[in-house]
Amino acid sequence: MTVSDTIAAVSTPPGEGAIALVRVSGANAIEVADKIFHGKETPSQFEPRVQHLGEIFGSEGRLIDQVMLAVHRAPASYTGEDLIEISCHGGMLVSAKLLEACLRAGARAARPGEFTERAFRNGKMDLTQAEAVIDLIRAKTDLALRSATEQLEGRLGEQIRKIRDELIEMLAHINASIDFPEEGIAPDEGETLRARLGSIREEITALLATADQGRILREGVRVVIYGATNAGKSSLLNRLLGYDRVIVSDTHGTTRDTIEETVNLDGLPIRLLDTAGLRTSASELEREGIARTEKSLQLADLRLHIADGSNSKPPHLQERNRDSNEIVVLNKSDLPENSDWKDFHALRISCLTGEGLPELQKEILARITKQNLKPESTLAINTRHRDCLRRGLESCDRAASAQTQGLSTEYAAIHLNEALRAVGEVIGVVDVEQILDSVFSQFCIGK
Ligand SMILES: Nc1nc2c(ncn2[C@@H]2O[C@H](COP(=O)(O)OP(=O)(O)OP(=O)(O)O)[C@@H](O)[C@H]2O)c(=O)[nH]1
Ligand SMILES: [Mg+2]
Repeated sequence: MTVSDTIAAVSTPPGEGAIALVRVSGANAIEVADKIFHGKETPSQFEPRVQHLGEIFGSEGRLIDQVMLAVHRAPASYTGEDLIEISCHGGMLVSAKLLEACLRAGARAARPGEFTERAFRNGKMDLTQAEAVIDLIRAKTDLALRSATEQLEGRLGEQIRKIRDELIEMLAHINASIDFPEEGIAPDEGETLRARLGSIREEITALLATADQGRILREGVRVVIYGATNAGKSSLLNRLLGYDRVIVSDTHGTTRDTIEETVNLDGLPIRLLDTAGLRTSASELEREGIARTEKSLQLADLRLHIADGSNSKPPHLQERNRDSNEIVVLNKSDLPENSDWKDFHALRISCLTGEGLPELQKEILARITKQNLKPESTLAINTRHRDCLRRGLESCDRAASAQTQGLSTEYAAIHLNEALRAVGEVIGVVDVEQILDSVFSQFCIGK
């Protein structure tokens, strides 16, 4: 494949809607439009970015649809190439036939994310901005959306470029001192070099510290509801969701599988997991469910241990100290409390009446904040960025230790070069081929 071949895709989701959008991008995009569009003027004569009404005809000269077509000329388009946007009526068949017409006229079906990939390759955006497009599409809360739009505006890219520039400057200085020792350029050694490297390491460390928050913004905080059978775990999930998502019954062992739903708590996406109740069970099916409960507990950011306050206290259940990532909750506070729970420190709720639920939500938020999981800033890196920056930091550390060991500046230069590559990968400026696929394959076709 060459970048300039012409691609086409339906950019709107499948299904019925008022309109659907088909995009065509590449060197022959306008030619494709000229072949299929019939209107007062041909698309090659269109003024850019102005929509024109016309008709598209299919293979046997049959009318497919009446459409609006706009031409965007390179480089002033999303992809940086000639780009055609055709809005047709939003039916599955209409858009499919329109796409077919584009393919017959010389375009090729686009891979997922290929339009954005071209935008990146043509310098319309850096890699963090391309990734922000996915984050934007997937954002489930206001905070996540704000984070994505800021990344799309290039805030993260800016910080990365600043770190790169500092590394480049240091390297230039060191290389000059290696190449032209006789010119008398003072090698940037000793204290100055250490100080500059120190500040670069601090900047990378600060960005790395946002990784957890980035995960929370993109994926949500994992909150696992667990406890003995019949305690009211599924009832709690339904309550927090606001609708009856899970089957609730007084049969022990109703929930056999882990069930996940996302709720928005104060702008934070919370991934709530309802789990199979814990008990020694004879049924193999239920044991599998309990194994899943245990697995999800290992991945939890926060655990809600639910017990039935109207029942006797299970012997293993302990009051947890306030710092732990577990909240103990006594459910069924509408019923008389069993004397076992006297003086037991725990939140009391009733899923039946809703009593105590606001307090529980408050406590969940407080624990998340305490664990530093609540995003303070909307600048938050993703796992790919974290991987690159970790490697960058390690290389900086090696450069620093080469310095302290009094090795010649060549050693520091080697490590700084590695750091430069690793940091550059975040925005996609060096050796990016291998990472592009993994980034763009997450996109939908037509984006
Ligand atoms: N009185 C009262 N009953 C409740 C309350 N919460 C749940 N229940 C009842 O307790 C029973 C068990 O509720 P579930 O939500 O299915 O319990 P669970 O913990 O998911 O149970 P398993 O899935 O079997 O592990 C049902 O009959 C609910 O109606 C409550 O706050 N008060
Ligand atoms: Mg249940």
